[in-house]
Amino acid sequence: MVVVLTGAGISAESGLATFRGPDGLWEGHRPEDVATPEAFLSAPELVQRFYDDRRAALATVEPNAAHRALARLEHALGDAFLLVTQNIDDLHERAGSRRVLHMHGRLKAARCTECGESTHWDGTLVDEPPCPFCSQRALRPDVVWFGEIPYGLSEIDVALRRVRVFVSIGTSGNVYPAAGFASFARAVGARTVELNLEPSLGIDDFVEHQHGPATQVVPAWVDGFLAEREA
Ligand code: BV8
Repeated sequence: MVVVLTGAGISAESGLATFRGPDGLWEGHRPEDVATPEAFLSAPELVQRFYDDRRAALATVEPNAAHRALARLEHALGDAFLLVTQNIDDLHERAGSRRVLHMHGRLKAARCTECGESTHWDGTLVDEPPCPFCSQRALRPDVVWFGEIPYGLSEIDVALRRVRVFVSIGTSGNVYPAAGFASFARAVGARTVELNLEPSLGIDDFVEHQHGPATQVVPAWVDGFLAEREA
């Protein structure tokens, strides 16, 4: 089983901002001011606009060579491969990845806080459109905020118990539980690889690393791994 975890860094060269830019802000905001249930309760319009803007920006960006390399890897490995992403963008899918586990949710989905149903959404939410299921004007971005439980944890746990190769791409290792996956993989004897612009906080969990831009290090690593398998 090969498990790949991606973070904001894999989408950086496509033009999407990473979680903590050089100014430590995220699109001009502090994460706790826009990515928590408390923020949504106290400033719903600010939070809805933050996500509406990021959802609209998706139409202006394209997947990059790193996203496409992971789609090739999935095509070669089939169900011996799982892609877990912390990202809420749709670039993995648009690059051809099929089995993508968005553990922090998706920008192009809305969840109704009344009936709980989730639906594909690529418009705005700040204007309080009615839920397609219950008609209540109670839709929120279907993303996982700080303090909320990530999606797919049991599927991730099953995969991590069988993992032989764990690859972490474009993540700083700031956010849990994702940041703990590498040490779990190492504990079960997997080969752990970090492909990132610079060493992440979890660098000690990785036996291998290639530091550089994802569009260079990811295709190179995937090609090498697939060549190794053919040999
Ligand atoms: C949970 C969705 C309980 C929304 C996100 C104290 C108080 C409260 C909570 C906590 C606490 N301490 C710890 C916690 C837990 C908390 C947490 O980890 N906080 C951190 C900040 C300390 N976690 C949670 O609350 C999680 N839930 O714990 O629930 C639980 C858990 C399990 C079981 C039961 C109960 C929920 C966290 C989810 C938050 N939502 N996103 C949205 O996106 O708007 S997190 C957000 O940060 C994004 O998902 C982002 O992906 C993620 C992590 O950031 P990264 O992806 O790593 O991005 P970052 O910018 O940090 O790094 C980019 C990296 O790329 C850098 O290393 C850079 O060098 C590299 N890079 C840049 N350019 C390139 C590149 N690499 C290659 N090429 C390039 N060109």
